[in-house]
Amino acid sequence: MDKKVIYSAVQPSGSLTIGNYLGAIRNWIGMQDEYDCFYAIANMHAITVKQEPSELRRRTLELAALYIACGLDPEKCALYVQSQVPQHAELTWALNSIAYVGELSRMTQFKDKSQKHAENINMGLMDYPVLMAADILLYQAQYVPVGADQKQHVEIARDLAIRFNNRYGDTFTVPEPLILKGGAKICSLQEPTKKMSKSDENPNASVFLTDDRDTVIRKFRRAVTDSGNEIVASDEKPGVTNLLNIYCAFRGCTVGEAEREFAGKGYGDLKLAVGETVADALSPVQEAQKRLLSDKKYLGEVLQAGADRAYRAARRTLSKVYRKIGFYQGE
Ligand code: ATP
Ligand code: LTN
Repeated sequence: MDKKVIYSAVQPSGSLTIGNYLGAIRNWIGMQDEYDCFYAIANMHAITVKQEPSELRRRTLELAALYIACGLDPEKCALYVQSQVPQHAELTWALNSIAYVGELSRMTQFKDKSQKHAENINMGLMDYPVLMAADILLYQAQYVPVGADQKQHVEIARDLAIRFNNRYGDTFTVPEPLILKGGAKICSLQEPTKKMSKSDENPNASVFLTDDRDTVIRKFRRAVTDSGNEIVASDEKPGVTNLLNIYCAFRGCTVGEAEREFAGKGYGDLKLAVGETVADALSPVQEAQKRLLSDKKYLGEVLQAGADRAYRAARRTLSKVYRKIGFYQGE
């Protein structure tokens, strides 16, 4: 029997944070053997907010190197750049005609980003979830491993799949979000009730995968904590809870175990331990990424092979979609 399909992507819109790593990429690694995996670099999503072209190009390659450095194996999964597979744009157009303006304008991310980029509320920003649905549905993906903030978008993809199937007959697999506990919502070190984001203006709010050891330790030392001095996870202590979550996600322990480890210790001890744990975990990834970036030819080959594989799968679905819609495809 064919393996089930996994699809996910990250935008090359900035340096990746430990939130992107724990909420998304890290969870992709364990799925490579059991599933047919497609992992994209979502550069078409990235341009919905302003990007400097030369930086976008550079970050695209950096992200490809990072995928491999984190443990994704290009022999096992298709690693590719979204804009190199034209069917993403084509399916988006077809899905646009069954997507309602009302449902898209209610998306949390659209509202947040419209507020943040009030001078640039473009159609792409609103259409973002339809492009994301096209990504997922093109490959007939069953599961979509993402952080908690993307759940709403995967739900739109489900709704569009069901709507299309009802209108035109069975065409798409209806996907499900896969949100693993632990790293699903890593919060800002400066405002621990907000999610850590790669585009936060405050550089101390996010820990980037490219931060060196001293920077990582310094950012955790400056992390906002809560009143009191007990190290326990609770709603009243979002700062401490976030630090414990990060510690556990990297250590592979439970929050209870970490609370016992830090019983009787102070916030300073916790911050130093988290900082050292994260720095230790990042250093081999950084070295591997640097090595990969020094061989652009290899990266280019990996991305071309990934795009070829994605293209073949995407073409199959798109041709079926065009047939169902009634688009002329020649005699
Ligand atoms: P931006 O700030 O540019 O909108 P982002 O940091 O939210 O970007 P994305 O490219 O939108 O990053 O997300 C990539 C993946 O990382 C998604 O699966 C998303 O759910 C996950 N992710 C992003 N931020 C976090 C976080 N703080 N905690 C856990 N997962 C996260
Ligand atoms: N919008 C996603 C990135 C993304 C994605 C996808 C995730 C683009 N296409 C398809 C899962 C499936 C984000 O994380 N911001």
